[in-house]
Amino acid sequence: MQDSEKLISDLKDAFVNIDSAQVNDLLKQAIESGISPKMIIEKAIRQGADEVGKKYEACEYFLPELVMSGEMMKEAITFLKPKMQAEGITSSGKIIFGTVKGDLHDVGKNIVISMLSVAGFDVTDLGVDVPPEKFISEVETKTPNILCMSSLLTHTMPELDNVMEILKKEGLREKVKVMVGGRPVTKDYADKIKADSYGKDAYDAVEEAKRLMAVK
Ligand code: B12
Repeated sequence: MQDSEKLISDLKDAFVNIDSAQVNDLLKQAIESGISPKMIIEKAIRQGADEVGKKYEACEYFLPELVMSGEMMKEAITFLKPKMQAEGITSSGKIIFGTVKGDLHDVGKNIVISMLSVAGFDVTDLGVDVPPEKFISEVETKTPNILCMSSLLTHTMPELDNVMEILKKEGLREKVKVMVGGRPVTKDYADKIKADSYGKDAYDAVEEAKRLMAVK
């Protein structure tokens, strides 16, 4: 196995084993050896989170492990954030971003926000458990170009649709582009609720946001 592949694989295992000292050590080594934050996020953090999720489903891990893995991922993102290179900034726009009502997951949202920010977007983070009325009032008063919503739970996904319906009812739907994402969210679901865009990860989100800004 190549050195960098081994480092990434060890880092993923350290996440899965909830070994935060090992995670910190390997994160530093990975950056020093030139592995990109993108690779670290997708191959170690996201895949590590998937394995933690599987262990939780299999009752090998319980809520404390989920909480600890969430905290470790947040710390890793804080460390990686300044290392994400600003891309050639050609597009910018105003974005309002939040995790939908009933949902407390924010690691993925925070990664997407970091990437959008380094790509030149002006992002307002509404946090987690955001009630639909809050999304609506922010669209009304801040007039963002794009509204981004995240959902990590199957049972909070209908909140995405709920916000779309209220936007329509309030006559705001034509005034803002809507992008949705999160682990259970699919392109099919985004199409079904008539969102303008879906992103599977942070890099997709940046590409999609640029595309939406180009659409009149
Ligand atoms: C850490 C974690 C937690 C932590 C969250 C901490 C935090 N601050 O976020 C805590 C402990 C709070 C938690 C709680 C719960 N969790 Co949880 N959790 C996870 C876990 C292990 C990791 C999530 C994560 O951070 N992933 C890493 C990030 C990088 O990935 P991501 O979130 O998918 O984000 C990426 C993309 O989806 C995308 N993206 C995300 N949002 C958006 C938005 C837009 C607009 C775009 C374009 C893209 C995009 O880009 C991101 C970056 O690449 C997942 C398992 C998993 N594989 O996801 C379970 C999981 C999501 N949780 C689950 C469950 C069941 C729960 C609880 C109900 C458990 C309980 N019994 O209480 C509670 C619910 C609490 C609530 N009301 O929200 C289930 C959900 C099952 C389902 N389909 O509904 C999962 C899948 C675990 C499992 N396999 O069972 N959890």
